[in-house]
Amino acid sequence: MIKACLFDLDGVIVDTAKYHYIAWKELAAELGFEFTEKDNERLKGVSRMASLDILLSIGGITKTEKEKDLLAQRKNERYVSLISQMEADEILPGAKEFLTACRKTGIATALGSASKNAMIILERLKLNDLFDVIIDGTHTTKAKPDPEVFLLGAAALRVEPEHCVVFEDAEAGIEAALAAGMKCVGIGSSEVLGKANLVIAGLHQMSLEKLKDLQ
Ligand code: B16
Ligand code: MG
Repeated sequence: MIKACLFDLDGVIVDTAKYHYIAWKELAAELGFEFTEKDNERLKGVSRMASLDILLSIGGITKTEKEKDLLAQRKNERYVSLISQMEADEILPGAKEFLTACRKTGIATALGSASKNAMIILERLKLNDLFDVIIDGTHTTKAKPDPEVFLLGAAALRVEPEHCVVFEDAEAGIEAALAAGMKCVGIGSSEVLGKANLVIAGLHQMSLEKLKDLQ
């Protein structure tokens, strides 16, 4: 029996990848190389510092840890200025409706995001109240595909992992959910997310009936 749904943020509830892309692209330009949209795909679900390492490797650039901290800080300041302007119509189709439907039927909800900026986004879009528990990058020590973020969410909800379903758009997130012993719904294409129990294009294609079928 499914008792809880755990949601990734970027790519599931909102599309913030485009803002990460703008900020990373500008940083790469400052460092003297081009960062493409395809490159940005590699950063989805990946933590900030790991993303910077990937970006620097694309540019063939080596930096000290101290320099990397400063670069990540600069990128983040730009990213935060962008997400601070987000509007409610940027909530992905069906997200609010499905979260609301879960809560109406007594299914607990949690956020499980790698982002340290998740609260800024949830507050800006007034989504906080739709989550019983919020676990983000400020609570975790291990990045997806480690299951930590989802196990913390389930523990805070007091629901056993086998009764949880995770909604994820990144392969690392699917692996994290399965490693946690949870069911997983992939948001995106089944070519990339084939390991998930079900793959849909977005939460507008999800329903309580489909949730029951996952048991
Ligand atoms: P921040 P998610 C992830 O969010 C993003 O997909 C990923 O691109 C980003 O690098 C990561 O958060 C860290 O974000 O720099 O804001 O802490 O998909 O786990 O909700
Ligand atoms: Mg994501």
